[in-house]
Amino acid sequence: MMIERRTFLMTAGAATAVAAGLGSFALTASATDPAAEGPFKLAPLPYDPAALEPHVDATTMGIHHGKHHAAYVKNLNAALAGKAELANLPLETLLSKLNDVPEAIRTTVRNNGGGHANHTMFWQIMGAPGGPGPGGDIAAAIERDFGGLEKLQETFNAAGGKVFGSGWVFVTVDKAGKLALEPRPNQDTPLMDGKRVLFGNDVWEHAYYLKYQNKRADYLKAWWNVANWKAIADRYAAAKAGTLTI
Ligand code: MN3
Repeated sequence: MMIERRTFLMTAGAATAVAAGLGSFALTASATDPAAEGPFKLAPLPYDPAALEPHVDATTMGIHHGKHHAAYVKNLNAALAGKAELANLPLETLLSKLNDVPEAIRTTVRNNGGGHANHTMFWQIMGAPGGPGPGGDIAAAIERDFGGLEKLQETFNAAGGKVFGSGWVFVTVDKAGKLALEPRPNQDTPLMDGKRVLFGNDVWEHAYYLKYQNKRADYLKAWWNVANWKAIADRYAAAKAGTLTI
């Protein structure tokens, strides 16, 4: 701490000396907790936790993002501490190379890296109810690959209902823009197979239990009200351009 403080004070002007004290203190605090300083970060929710009401309640959103997602990020960083060659990989690359991850941390990286990727996608593709439905290219792809939005919702919800225990339902997209329904258990993701996720829904009980209790089917049905079709259309365009990551 003293070395950091001295170094900082030598390079900082007198006006920032007070801030330097705070800065070195914060540095020291995070240095004792590698998980807190990355490399992976929890981004803020892109909207208020109450924005998805009444379909997804604010308490669930607050706990889901601030506790569950935060824990995945923290555990992922902790597992990768001192392993720069893995920690510096883009998350989607890390997840596509789980076989190269040392066995001692492989399951931890799979669960928590998958959890980080899945939730990062999840917050993006939701938004306040009442937004526009699918249009343009994405609407055409849904028509072609699922027979329309209603059919997609029907098969997606059925797949979500069949996930035993915890998991996700995803729609993947390839570079040609073709869509496919791909459920996964736990925090697995199609990224682990080198695929790209267009959108997905979290069917872990923590995603819905406070409001829906055991009625997962009701949650799956209501969830479509908060699907952000603008964000999904942007992801679709990025997938076809080869720039979609997580
Ligand atoms: Mn979750």
